Amino acid sequence: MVNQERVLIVGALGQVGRELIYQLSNKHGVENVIVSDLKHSDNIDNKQITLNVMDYDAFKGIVIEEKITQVYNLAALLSATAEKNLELGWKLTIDGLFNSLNLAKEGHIKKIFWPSSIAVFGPNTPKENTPQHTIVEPNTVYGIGKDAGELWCNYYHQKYGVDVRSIRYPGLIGYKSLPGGGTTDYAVAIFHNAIEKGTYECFLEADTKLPMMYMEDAIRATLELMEAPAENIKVRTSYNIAGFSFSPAEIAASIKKQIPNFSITYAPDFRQQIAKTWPASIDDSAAQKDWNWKPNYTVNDLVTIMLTEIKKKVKV
Ligand code: AKB
Repeated sequence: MVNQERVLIVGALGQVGRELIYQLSNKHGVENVIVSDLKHSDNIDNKQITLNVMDYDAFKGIVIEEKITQVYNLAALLSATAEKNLELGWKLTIDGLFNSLNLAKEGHIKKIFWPSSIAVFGPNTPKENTPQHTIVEPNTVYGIGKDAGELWCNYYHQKYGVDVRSIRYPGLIGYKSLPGGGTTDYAVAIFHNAIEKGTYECFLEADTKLPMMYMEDAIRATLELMEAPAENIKVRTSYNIAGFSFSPAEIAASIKKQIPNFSITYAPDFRQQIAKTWPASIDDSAAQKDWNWKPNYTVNDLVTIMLTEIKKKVKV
């Protein structure tokens, strides 16, 4: 009999989780993908369980009861929110990760996915084509947590053979779900505002270029990394992956080509201070070499898809 994977997605009702529920259910069957979060969603067919990832006993209970083999631990406060709630931002990232790692160390689960972020980089990191191995020194709560978490992933892999895999997500842009509390959130909001209001006030400066990716590529990267043979995974901190990069002014100009009356204004806030410490573009050659990573979508594809799909939703 083929070994049936049983997947638990923790923090499943966020921007990435909602897309993963769908893709992982297609792959393993709805009955083998358990959704956990602090909230509940009415439009999901999977079994849902309320879980605070920081509660080890509850987490372990679910893993054993549901015979879980893989955990996707997505629970986190994103960069902007974590700046306003330092302690929770840190605890959620680190306690949640430790609980996942310890469940694997004790032999309860076989594999973990834990997302990192371009937020691990900081003001001293080379900005263009940021290498896989470089100066990190993040200066945000979120970035410090992700940096420390990456090192713990590597430690548990080296010392205890834990199969934990990770990607440094850039800003993720999709039309199916909204991000919540990140610095790159503007790149989703701009499309909704362009269609619904014809105008957008951006909280970053016009020329702040950041690495971004269409959601489908990010989800495919996640699944491909998780499926790659363990011996191919040479980076056990977290992999750089790249899609494309743009600034608010550049993406606004692309939107304007399809919505000529669209206008953008700028009112930078504290998120600008975060964004300016992050890379402008990413070198993902390690991911390309180790597990054949390659993005499918260009920025032009992104603009067309986002405008088409959001228009269908709001029926303008
Ligand atoms: C954020 O902006 O906080 C996230 C991220 C880049 O990890 N989207």
